[in-house]
Amino acid sequence: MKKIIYIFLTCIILTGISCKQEEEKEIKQQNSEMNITDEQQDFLGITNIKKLSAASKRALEWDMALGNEWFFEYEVFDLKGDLAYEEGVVRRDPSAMIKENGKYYVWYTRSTGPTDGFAGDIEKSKVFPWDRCDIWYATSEDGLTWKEIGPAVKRGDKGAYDDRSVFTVEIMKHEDTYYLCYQTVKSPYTVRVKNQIGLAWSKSIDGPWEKSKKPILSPADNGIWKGEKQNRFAVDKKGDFDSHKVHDPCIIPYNGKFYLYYKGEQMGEAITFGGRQIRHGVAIADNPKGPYVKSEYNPISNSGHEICVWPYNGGIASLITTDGPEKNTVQWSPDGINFEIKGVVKGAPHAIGLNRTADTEKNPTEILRWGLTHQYKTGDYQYIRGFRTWNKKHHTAKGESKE
Ligand code: AAL
Repeated sequence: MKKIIYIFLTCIILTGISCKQEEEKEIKQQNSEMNITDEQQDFLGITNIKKLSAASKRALEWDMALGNEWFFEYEVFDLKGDLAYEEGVVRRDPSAMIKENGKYYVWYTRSTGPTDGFAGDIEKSKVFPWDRCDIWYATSEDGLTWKEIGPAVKRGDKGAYDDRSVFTVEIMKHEDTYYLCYQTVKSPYTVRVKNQIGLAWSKSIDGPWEKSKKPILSPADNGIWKGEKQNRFAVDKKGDFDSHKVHDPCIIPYNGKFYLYYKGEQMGEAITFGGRQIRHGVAIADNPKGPYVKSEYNPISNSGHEICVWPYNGGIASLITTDGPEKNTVQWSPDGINFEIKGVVKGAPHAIGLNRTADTEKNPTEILRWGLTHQYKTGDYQYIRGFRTWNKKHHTAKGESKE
């Protein structure tokens, strides 16, 4: 009997030893696959490279050459003139600024009056601050004091795809033509209404603008609503990331083509560990007027909200804000499609109108040094403000030397 117990215990001990050896072998294998250098271990302050926590494993995947040039802090400030806050008027979602005739130009969403929401008669009410809007524009000599010029693109006639609202506009100048791309909604503005993207063009910055006869981009049509009730969360199938709405369009000429970046909203939108399920996509065309073909790699982000993209170092950079696990990150892709995180910020201005006159190559975030943003005064009224950012180089105590 004693002998049997002895054999049994020996087996357990031997199995334990071989398990431990296996485990150590596996750790060594993992570490050599990760190729951890002494420098990496020192920079990341890892106690024991044979005992890597999940966090240390993630840190080891970071690019060690990464500096602070993608990291910034920011502040917002009031504008003067016609873009200063005005009671009863909504001005929001500014486009990028371009400079012509010695002046900055900006286009934006404009409406008047309070928001009623969806509870009443939607044929009469204003369901969102961006409902019943037209696209207006303003100019400024210094980017601070603005003069509102008037409407650039108005809602379409009854029955047109843009008869309810035109909003959230971006500007692109290519060769001798200006292009405005923007969101469109056709009446009635129900919670399940699909949002599309329209385009208008003009040889003159002051218009008149000619509108595309049809939207240039529409939501994916592979989602299925559940039941007839106006409930955007009830679905039999959610469909692609952009099955409900295509939003926040911005066209960038890139690699001889036109990259239309946009935000997708999905039917049956859920709240996940990063917040709302909002992701970005891209559609590519040979000509500014399209046809725009959605990339098969969509979605190209797993987070974000308003599109804020700019060319940098042969690729495209993107500021991701508001929603998703990667919100408040600055990302860059070498090909306009495959984005990696380059900087993580504490927060950033929303709905940015970039300064397209900036020297984008001077610094990865040079284009963010100053620009336009919008802010909620109340749920009913938003206004356009300025922002500025700076790279942060040191974290020092009062009186502490930076050297
Ligand atoms: C913004 C944008 C789009 C939405 C609404 C107005 O932040 O994402 O423009 O439709 O909110």
